[in-house]
Amino acid sequence: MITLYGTPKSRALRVSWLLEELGVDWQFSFLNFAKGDNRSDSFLAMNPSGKMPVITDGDMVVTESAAIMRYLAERYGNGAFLPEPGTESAAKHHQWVSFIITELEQPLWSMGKHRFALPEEQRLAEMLPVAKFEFDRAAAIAESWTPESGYILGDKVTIADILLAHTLMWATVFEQDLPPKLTAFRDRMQLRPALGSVLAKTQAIADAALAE
Ligand SMILES: N[C@@H](CCC(=O)N[C@@H](CS)C(=O)NCC(=O)O)C(=O)O
Repeated sequence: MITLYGTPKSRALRVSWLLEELGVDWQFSFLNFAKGDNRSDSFLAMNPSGKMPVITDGDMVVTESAAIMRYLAERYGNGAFLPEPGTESAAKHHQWVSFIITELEQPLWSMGKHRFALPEEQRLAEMLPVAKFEFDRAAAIAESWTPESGYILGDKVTIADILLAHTLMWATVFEQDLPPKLTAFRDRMQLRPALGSVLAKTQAIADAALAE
């Protein structure tokens, strides 16, 4: 059985969304950060940074959202969600994944860190316009690569699509303007039934834990 540790709307959502798309058997272990669940000895033994998402699959522990997604697609996708290795499509796919993680997501994370995640004395208000400048620049590049319809690689949805859609949803929560093709892509991806069902499932588990 696969266990995903995280909170419903964090980077764990990329992973839970994929798990739901894959239709595998999995369970959600909600981390209550306010209670220090991510600093417990057992959680730190899985991920010394105390960060989510983390999955366990049997005895195996995997951290880092993009690596987890790739593992799950390789192990349980039966050929779906990833292009054939060694092809031009695979190169393009991996280019997207790297770009999303290192260029598009990082300015959003800078905003998060300097708004609320870092200890107050480490936050710099001056970082916010810099992060916005960097996000807009990365979003313009992503816009130039994004198709008018369908998915990144054509008609086959991949983990890069889920990663991109999740990152764009995050940008929207942070009130960042998106160019038109990225907006339409985000909206198309948000119609996928797996997203609605996984959000309902994980939020119900989180709500029950918080009500205890
Ligand atoms: N590169 C990691 C980043 C993980 C990460 O920063 N997760 C955030 C939540 S979205 C977290 O756990 N933050 C808690 C902390 O920084 O202590 C990944 O993609 O999994």
